[in-house]
Amino acid sequence: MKTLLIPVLFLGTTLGLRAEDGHQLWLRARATAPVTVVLPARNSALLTTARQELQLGWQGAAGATVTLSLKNDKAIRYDGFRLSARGVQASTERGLLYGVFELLRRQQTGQPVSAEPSNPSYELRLLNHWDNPDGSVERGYAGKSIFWRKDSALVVTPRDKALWQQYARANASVGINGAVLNNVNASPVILSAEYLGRVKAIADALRPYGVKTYLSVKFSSPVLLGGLKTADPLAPAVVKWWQGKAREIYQQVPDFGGFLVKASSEGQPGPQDYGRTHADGANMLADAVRPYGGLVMWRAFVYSPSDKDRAKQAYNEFVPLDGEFRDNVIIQVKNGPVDFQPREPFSPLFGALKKTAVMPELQITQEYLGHAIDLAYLAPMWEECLQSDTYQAGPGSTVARCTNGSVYRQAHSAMAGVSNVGLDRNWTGHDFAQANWYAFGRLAWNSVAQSAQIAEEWLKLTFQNAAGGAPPPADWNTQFLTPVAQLMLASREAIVDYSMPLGLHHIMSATHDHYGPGPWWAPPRMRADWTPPYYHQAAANGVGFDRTKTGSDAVSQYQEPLASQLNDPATCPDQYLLWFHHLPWTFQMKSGRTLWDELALHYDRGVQQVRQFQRTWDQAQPYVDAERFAAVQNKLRTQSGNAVMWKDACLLYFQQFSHLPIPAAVEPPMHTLEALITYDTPPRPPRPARQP
Ligand code: BDP
Repeated sequence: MKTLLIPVLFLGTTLGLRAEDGHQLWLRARATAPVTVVLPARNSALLTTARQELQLGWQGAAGATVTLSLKNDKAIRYDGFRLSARGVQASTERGLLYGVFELLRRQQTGQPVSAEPSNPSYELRLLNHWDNPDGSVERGYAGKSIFWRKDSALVVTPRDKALWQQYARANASVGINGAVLNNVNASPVILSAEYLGRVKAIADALRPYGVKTYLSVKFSSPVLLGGLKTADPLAPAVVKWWQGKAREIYQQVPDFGGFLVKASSEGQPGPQDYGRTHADGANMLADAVRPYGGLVMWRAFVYSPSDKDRAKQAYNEFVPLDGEFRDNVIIQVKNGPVDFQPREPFSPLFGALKKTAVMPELQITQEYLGHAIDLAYLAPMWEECLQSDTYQAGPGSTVARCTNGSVYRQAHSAMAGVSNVGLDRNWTGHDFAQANWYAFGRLAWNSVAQSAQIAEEWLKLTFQNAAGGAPPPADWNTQFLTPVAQLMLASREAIVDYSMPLGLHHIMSATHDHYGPGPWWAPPRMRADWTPPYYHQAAANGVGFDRTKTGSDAVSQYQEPLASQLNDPATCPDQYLLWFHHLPWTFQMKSGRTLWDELALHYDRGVQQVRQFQRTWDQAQPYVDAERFAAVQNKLRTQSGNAVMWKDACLLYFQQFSHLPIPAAVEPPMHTLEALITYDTPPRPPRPARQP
């Protein structure tokens, strides 16, 4: 690789910005100054990468010398590093690479270099790809898989390799050090010899950037792939099969990271099919990879058809097993107790498992937050979860501190994000969805990083016109950076407002793949816990799911004083009110308004916010290249329509129960309920085998 200088194309925008298709993410080619790099004396692909990156991005003094030195230092842990005027110091090669990226980021965003050590909050910072061997991506909105392809799945082309390298580079630039290459709803073929050949090719492309490879495995693989009669984790033949498979994998990929497992959930097979526990299943796999230093990430996303409370199930199944897992098992827990909704309280499993490593799983892909259409900057949502106080080891036991080794001494700490990456030219479908990939890495590195700071950094790297080294226009900060950062920071709350405010959840459309409203959706014989009415419980007497001590008692899974605070509608924060309470439509809110009026005002506020986002973006036009400007503008238009549909659908649907007028301050509906329901009703209702 050599320094890239992209020709400047003038597109007629006022500032003459070059065309950009977003493919370069936050790592856009820049005019660079020459730099001399002094490396530790050893041959290594990672060190070569670090040198190349310095040469590709150096913005410091021309002819400077940068020294990368490997040294043990008590203040540096995992892949941390220390920057200095001379260069970067770390105790691992990865640490040097991360230090290089940090140094360049500081140069490119105009921040001073600080000598404070920078240590990652989590040892492992992983993307989970829900990619299938046929190239489709479950809940993917950015095109097909970058890893797998139908038919020619096993032919590795130079283009594949180049793309995997670019992907790995982007990850390394934000400290992501692992990738699970396939869907948690795993196909057994992933463990076949042919597919392992491709896994090796991918691992070889990711390794020079410090990204380790992991696989999702199907628990019944010994039966489906190995021809055994059982997948019982205690059966000696099964144990042997997995040991053999582990050996085979490590022969191909010596630094293979381990397995991710979705078991006994949503129809996936698991140890419970054989009367065994999650611990029996996880430990058997953990023993198979232990000789090679491998890990097992065992998901706690478990629930079975039930008319009780789905939100309680994971806690009930896992807390009794605390202490029974091997130390190379990590329990992977979604941020909320149900399923990646626009807002959920944190999962009560955080902090409650005290003798078991627990890792948060966040969803970067916007399954419930507008796909790649609506603009949602998710860092505030993740920050909210990570900074929630569980009280499990006294005040200050935040979700982050309970999972990153600060409160409990687990052998490993990790955080996972379900990736939003696909073959689309700009990787993530929406140009602003790149910010979520970026922010995930930054938060996994520093769990107390601030969303606002991350947004500014990302905007500067992604939009500041650095072509030819030209400085940004003098008013760039006030006219672009500040308003667009504000837009980003408000975007997730706007979605909560126009879709599921005040603790409402899971009321989205099933027929449009979770995009848009569907509070009415409940086909006959459908599992109750897959239908919105199960979650909103709207009736003449009110709305909301009663999870209080006299209801499902989910509140008791939280530690005091939180449990009591959530249990009382007077002290339960408004944002979780209908998550924990079923309340009359005329219930008096803290604002003094009725619940109905408050709900209506939230829906309307969400719609008005999106209109404001449109205005902000329109005003940003002079500062953005034409291609990305138009793409985002178009998406905001669609989002605006979606927001109105959500508001109209929910208010008109709930009004059937409340019989109250829509407040005058709220924009009157422009749809009828019948039209919205017809739009959401396909000719034949689907009968999905999994969650619709
Ligand atoms: C739900 C998704 C489904 C996933 C499942 C999971 O709708 O596609 O398979 O989560 O996380 O959010 O396993």
